[in-house]
Amino acid sequence: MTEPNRPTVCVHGLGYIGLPTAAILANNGYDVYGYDADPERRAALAAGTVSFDEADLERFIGMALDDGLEIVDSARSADFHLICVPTPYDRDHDQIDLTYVEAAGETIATLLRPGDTIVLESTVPPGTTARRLRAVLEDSGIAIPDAASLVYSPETVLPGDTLSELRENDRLVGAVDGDDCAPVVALYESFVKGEVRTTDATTAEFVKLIQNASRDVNIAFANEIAKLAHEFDIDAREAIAFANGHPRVDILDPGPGVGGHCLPIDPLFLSHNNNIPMLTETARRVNDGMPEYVGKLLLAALDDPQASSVALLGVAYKGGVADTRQSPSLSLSKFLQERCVGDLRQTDPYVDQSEHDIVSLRSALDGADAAAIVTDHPEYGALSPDLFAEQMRGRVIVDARGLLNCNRWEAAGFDVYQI
Ligand code: SAJ
Repeated sequence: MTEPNRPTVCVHGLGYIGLPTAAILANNGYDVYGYDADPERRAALAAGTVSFDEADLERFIGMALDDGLEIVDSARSADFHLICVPTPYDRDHDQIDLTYVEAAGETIATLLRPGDTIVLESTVPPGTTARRLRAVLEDSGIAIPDAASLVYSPETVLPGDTLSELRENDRLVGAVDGDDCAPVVALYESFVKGEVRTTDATTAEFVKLIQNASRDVNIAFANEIAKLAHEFDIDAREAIAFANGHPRVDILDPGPGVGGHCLPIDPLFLSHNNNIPMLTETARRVNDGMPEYVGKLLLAALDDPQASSVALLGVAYKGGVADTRQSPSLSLSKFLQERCVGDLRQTDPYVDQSEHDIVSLRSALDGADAAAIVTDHPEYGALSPDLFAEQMRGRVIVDARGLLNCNRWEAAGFDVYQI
């Protein structure tokens, strides 16, 4: 339901970022047209149903649908066009697929009125906004920046906490050709409590990538420490805690690898099409190798892997969420299947039971020879050895998240291997 004089926004792509952004804008004085290419998603959203799990999102969408958010069957003219479409990466061919961004640009070119603004939010290789998207618009006769403003602004939200991070985090707005991006700054300032800073579009694209690459590299260092500590037979996490007592050292947590839709992919956007030797590429290899490292630790602890039952605790890529995209747990499961582990069961209190053949914790442990904690779900920190001793046949525990008190579990008769 549009109201006269409220500025309008058309959001292209109603996924993990576009949908909450559309809802926040609708709740902050904008009339928002939400468009997604998937008709099923549009129908579900128009009925208030969200297909992914995100804190408080469904209730918030319901409020937005009552006040300013309209799910539309085709994109509409608006003062602002926000592009929040996927940019998939094909690992096998080292190709970044920008066709969704280009398609959105072509659609927007048919709708633009003088003075409208286009904001790209999707994660892209540096130069995409100023060169590729600009070319799409200019090929359609839209002169940038004279006829329309073109801006890049990355989201930095943590999946699972999207709504609060959209509001609380700082925001970077990058213009093309020194354009005045004041209207876009005002758009974000309508809901962002952090600082909204401005730069050029390519710097903004680069910043998004180096933020995620920085985290990936730092996690890889923690994983390398875990492997080294294992060689020296010392506790990696204790060593890291001592090291972090130094005022300028802040090492992250080792684990079974890095999942999600950002850290495993974004660093590759940096190294794409250049020959600079990249620390980030090494970090990717280290983190991608962790599920296999955990798998080998587990196999070495079993007398006869092919006759063994193994329970994997956690399928989500990180604790407290239902998201299984690029999850290290799925890679570990694939590795163990390839090694013909007799019977593999997966459990996860967050992930839908119909996905990935998930069973209850008790069923997963029933008669198992070994159990591996792969996801740092908060519930797993409170696990007690009693249930495991009661249900399991064997006594092997691999704790890839460092959640268990080893002394307690060893006292209960378990062999604990911790990362
Ligand atoms: N992980 C570790 N050790 C750690 C921290 C994380 O192994 O010390 C693992 C997690 O278990 C998970 C993976 O890394 O498998 C990634 O989790 P995460 O919480 O670090 O990040 P994401 O992918 O959920 O979200 C990241 C965030 N980026 C940064 O923190 C720099 C988020 O702010 C971004 O908005 C998001 O990527 C994105 O959309 O790009």
